[in-house]
This record gives sequence, C-alpha cells and structure tokens, in this order.
Amino acid sequence: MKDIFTAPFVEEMRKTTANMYRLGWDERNGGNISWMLDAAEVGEYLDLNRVIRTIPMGFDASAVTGKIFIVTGTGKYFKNVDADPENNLGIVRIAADGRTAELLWGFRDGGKFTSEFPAHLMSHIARLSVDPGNRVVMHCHPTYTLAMNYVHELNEKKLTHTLWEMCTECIVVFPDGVGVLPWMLCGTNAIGEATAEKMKEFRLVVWGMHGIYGVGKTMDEAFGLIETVEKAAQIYMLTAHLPRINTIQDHELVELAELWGLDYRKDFLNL
Ligand code: 2HA
Ligand code: ZN
Repeated sequence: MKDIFTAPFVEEMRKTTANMYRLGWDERNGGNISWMLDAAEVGEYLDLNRVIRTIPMGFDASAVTGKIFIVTGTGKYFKNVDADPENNLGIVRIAADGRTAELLWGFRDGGKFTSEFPAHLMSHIARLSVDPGNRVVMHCHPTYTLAMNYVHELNEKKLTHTLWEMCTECIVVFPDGVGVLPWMLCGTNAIGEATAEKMKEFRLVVWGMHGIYGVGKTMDEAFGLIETVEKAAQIYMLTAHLPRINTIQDHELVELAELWGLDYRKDFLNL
C-alpha cells in the first residue's frame, strides 16, 4: 500500500486550500471543497474494506452511492489543511443506503465533512447529469465578488453581463454565465437543492451576500472559473465609482464568442 500522504489528490487539496487561504477567499472556517476520486486510485493508498466509522448525512445521495470523495471538514480552517491534512480533510464513500458516509481516512479528531456537504453532493449529482466528467465542487468567499454583491443587482443576466464587460477573456472562460441565488440560510438542504438546480445550467453559482460555487472536471477548472469571476469583480469594484469612459461592446463580445466557437448565453447580451 502506498503512503496516503503522497497521494496526488491529498497533495492537491493541501496546495489548493493554502492558495485559496492566501488569496483571502477562505477566512477562518470559510469555504469548502469536495472532489470525487477514482476508486481504483484511492485503493492504491487505502484499504477500501476498512471503514473507520460511519457518519449520517441527513439527505439522500443515492445517485452517487459507492462514490468516494475527498472533502474539507466542518469547522476546519483552510489555513491549517497543509500542516495537518489528516485532521482537516476526510475521504468518505457514500454507503449503499445513500444517506450515510463511510469514513475511509481523515477527520482524525472525530470531525466530519463540511456543513455544506448537502450543497456539494447535490451539486455533484446535478453536474454529473449534464457533464459526466465533472469531479470538483468548490465554495469560497472571494472578496471582490462578495463586495460586488452589495452594490450590483443580483440578477443572472445583469451580473453576468457586467462581469463579461470587465475582462476580455471572461466570456471565453464562462460563456455559460453565472447563476445567482438570493441570500439564503446556508448549511441547509434547501440551499443545497437550490444550488443543484442552478448547477444544471451553470458551472458558477453566486450565493447572494455569501460567496460563490464553482465546479469542474479538475481542481484547476473549478478554481480558474472562480478566479476569473473574482478578477472581473475586482476590476468592477475598482472602477464602479468612476465615470465609465470605455467599455467592451456587446458586438465585441459576440466577435469573441464566434472566434472561439462558444455556446454562450446570447440572452445575457443586449443585442
Ligand atoms: O463552511 O463557507 O458556507 C463554511 C462556509 C459555509
Ligand atoms: Zn460559505
């Protein structure tokens, strides 16, 4: 059996959480990541027949029964993952009943997965139904994206349009736009269900005045989506109070989309 601490998926979780912490997106226990792993690969590092303990989930995830996830822990700080991954992360398998998680590694101090696990698993299920290659769900509180929530309408068309205008590459990175939920109580099945519904249409979902969700086939893809929105939101917040002299025009966004052959949200433009 190989050493779990050398597993690429553990290393990537350590690097990504540290990176997000340094960017200021995950203060205190803010943010969470879940990543669906390949069982054969996990089996090189862990005895898949050895369940440390079972943890009730309180919702039905039978669509991903038997799937294995590495996930950040509830109440744990991204700041601390790199130094102590076994305490701050866990590897869980969804049990046959679809309502219990089997702990295979981690959460060493008796902890459990993030309070947003319903939103994560429901989002995984929703994304897998439209993109079988999806593996990662990432949530964080990026500063400028959050700031923008207070001064910009929380409307999918208007928010996406403004973000597209802020950097030339935005429409190329997220032609499918950004879904938006109003402020909702977090950590609940209700916000999980609402997020998952949006995930059938979007890879990015803003939780009004809370943060953002990004998904992807890889950690880079999920991170890159959020990073691009955050960059655009930063440009917006640096310029929103100043007279706008120039802007990227809608016909220019169309040129970009056509050059890249993108399937983009034409209805989010004002043509
Ligand atoms: O887990 O970010 O949304 C901390 C959070 C909750
Ligand atoms: Zn949050």
